[in-house]
Amino acid sequence: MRIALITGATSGIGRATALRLAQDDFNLIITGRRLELLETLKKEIEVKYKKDVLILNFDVRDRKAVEKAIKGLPERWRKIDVLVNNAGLAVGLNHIQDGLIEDWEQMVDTNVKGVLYITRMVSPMMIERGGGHIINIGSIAGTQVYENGNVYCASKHAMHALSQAMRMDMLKNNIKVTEVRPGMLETEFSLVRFKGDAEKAKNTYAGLTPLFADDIAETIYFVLTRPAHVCINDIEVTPVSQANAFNVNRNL
Ligand code: NDP
Ligand code: 8X3
Repeated sequence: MRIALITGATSGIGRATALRLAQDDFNLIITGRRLELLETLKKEIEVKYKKDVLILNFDVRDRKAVEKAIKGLPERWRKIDVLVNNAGLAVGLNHIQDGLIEDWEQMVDTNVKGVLYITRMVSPMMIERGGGHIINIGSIAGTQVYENGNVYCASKHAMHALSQAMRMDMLKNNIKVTEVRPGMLETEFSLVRFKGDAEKAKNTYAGLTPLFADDIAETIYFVLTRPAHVCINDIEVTPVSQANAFNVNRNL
């Protein structure tokens, strides 16, 4: 049985991935800030799939909390085979001259620094055991920039750079690094980006069928089940109605 640690497992891609991997040979370490949602997911996995689940309840922006959680892992949970760096968010959608500093800090601290804090703690444990697989959830915003997306796009460009860097730096350590870059995907993402405005969030997907969290969970499962000598480095996934960050076909 392998062990996967998934950050941001309380909703969206992280939650769907935990459920998908639990159907296979994985025990799971699930993390996030909303403890009650982690507890609900743990129960669901234990009852439906009979897999072991460990909850780590922390904010990825809090370096000391990240270090404490990973250092404090019970011995049997230290053998992490897979790390899914998924926790992340967009907050606000403004021209840069109108941007809110606190939104920028939240995005950079979560999407960039949070990924670094976790990876810095988990990757040496993988190296010590002779290998592992890191899956970074990037975005089409990691290779393209759209108006008003400035800091979110910058944070996902950082994820794109870090994914390539991780692959080079740990090349000799048998660590696979995969960057998964989704396009439009309906989760809590837009609700968070629009700070709770459900109508604006819904309108993001008006006139098209977006991706759903299960689509990316299935992609992650595919990436994880390739033979030992194969690494899928990069994978970009959009709905059929979306060619890139700019061209979207809506039936309105
Ligand atoms: P959701 O909002 O549904 O999920 C985001 C997850 O991240 C939640 O579990 C949330 O948990 C966690 N999270 C956010 N901030 C923190 C934090 N400071 N500390 C710990 N956990 C945190 O969105 P998605 O599932 O869509 O997003 C997952 C990833 O996918 C993100 O990195 C996002 O950028 C990326 N992505 C999303 C796309 C989309 O259109 N939906 C497209 C491309 C990429 P909690 O609030 O409980 O802490
Ligand atoms: C989320 C996709 O297009 O809103 O990363 O940036 S997009």
